[in-house]
Amino acid sequence: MSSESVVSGRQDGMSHRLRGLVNLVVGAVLVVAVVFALTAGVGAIWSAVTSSSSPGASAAPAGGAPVTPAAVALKMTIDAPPVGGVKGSNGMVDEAYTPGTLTMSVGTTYDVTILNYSKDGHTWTLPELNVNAVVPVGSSSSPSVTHFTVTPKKAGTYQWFCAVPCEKWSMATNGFMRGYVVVKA
Ligand SMILES: [Cu+2]
Repeated sequence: MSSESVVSGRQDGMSHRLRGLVNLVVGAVLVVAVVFALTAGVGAIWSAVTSSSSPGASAAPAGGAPVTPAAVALKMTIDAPPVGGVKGSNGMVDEAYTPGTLTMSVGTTYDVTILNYSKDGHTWTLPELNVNAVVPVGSSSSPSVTHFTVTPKKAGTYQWFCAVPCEKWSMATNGFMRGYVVVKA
């Protein structure tokens, strides 16, 4: 065994120890980095959870997506058979929306359907609730179908009316081509 090989052997030994030390340091740094990344990730998830359950989103159930309440369905007919209208105090069967009065609640969304069995076009117009539904001509065997949604914001009693000239008497009489929406708080 030459002195050279002893020296190189000693150097190898030292570099082995050095490499071991470097590996140890690198390993420790990696462990710290992974732990840091995990806590940062958990922190981000936690902050997302806490921000979504802030007072503004109080309707959200714990751990779930916010639930949008389903719209309440309301239906009106115009001149539905077999009568084809509503008998009025004028002694005639007159053109009419049925029912003539709708009751709603503030903050609730209503999905309103109008079935028109009359041979006339109409509207269901209520400016205070931003509604001007145009109702096409229908027939006694095949009604036209009109949809609108409305979400009342303020309690009160509001007058709706038909803005299309149809029957003069009906247009002037509540419960026929005009009526009310009663919005409860
Ligand atoms: Cu009308």
